Amino acid sequence: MAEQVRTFVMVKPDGVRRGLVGEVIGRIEAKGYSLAEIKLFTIDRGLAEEHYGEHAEKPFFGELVDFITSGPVVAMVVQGPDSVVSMRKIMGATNPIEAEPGSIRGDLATVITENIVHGSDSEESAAREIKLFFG
Ligand code: 3AN
Repeated sequence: MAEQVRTFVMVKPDGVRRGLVGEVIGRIEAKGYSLAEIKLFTIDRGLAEEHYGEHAEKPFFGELVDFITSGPVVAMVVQGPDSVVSMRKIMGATNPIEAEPGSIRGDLATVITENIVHGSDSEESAAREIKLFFG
């Protein structure tokens, strides 16, 4: 069996508000990945600041933290072969205008500040984020 790689995926508050949780999970499962963990909860500011630590100096950091704490998210651990790289493709480019049609952001989002999903960008980030969200 191919190596089972774990990645961290989150439906952000805009995706939950718009009722897209099922749509996002459906695409992940249709691809052939499985969910190892899942929970719906509202992120507090401390966790948000730690999760987005790499963006602390960016001008949009305050807005990013306000947004990600603005309502419940669905946090998940997704597992399967090459799931880190593959989930980035399923999500599409960070800016929905550049995201290919067929991807989650390409099909369902219009602006970078509300791009529906987050997915780890490397296996190192995945390990860090899984620990942060699931201990
Ligand atoms: P990704 O979520 O694709 O890994 P990151 O980690 O570069 O993208 O950015 C984290 C989040 O920060 C993005 N999902 C987006 O919501 C927000 N973001 C990134 N760049 C900008 C920007 N130039 N202006 C506003 N928000 C941004």
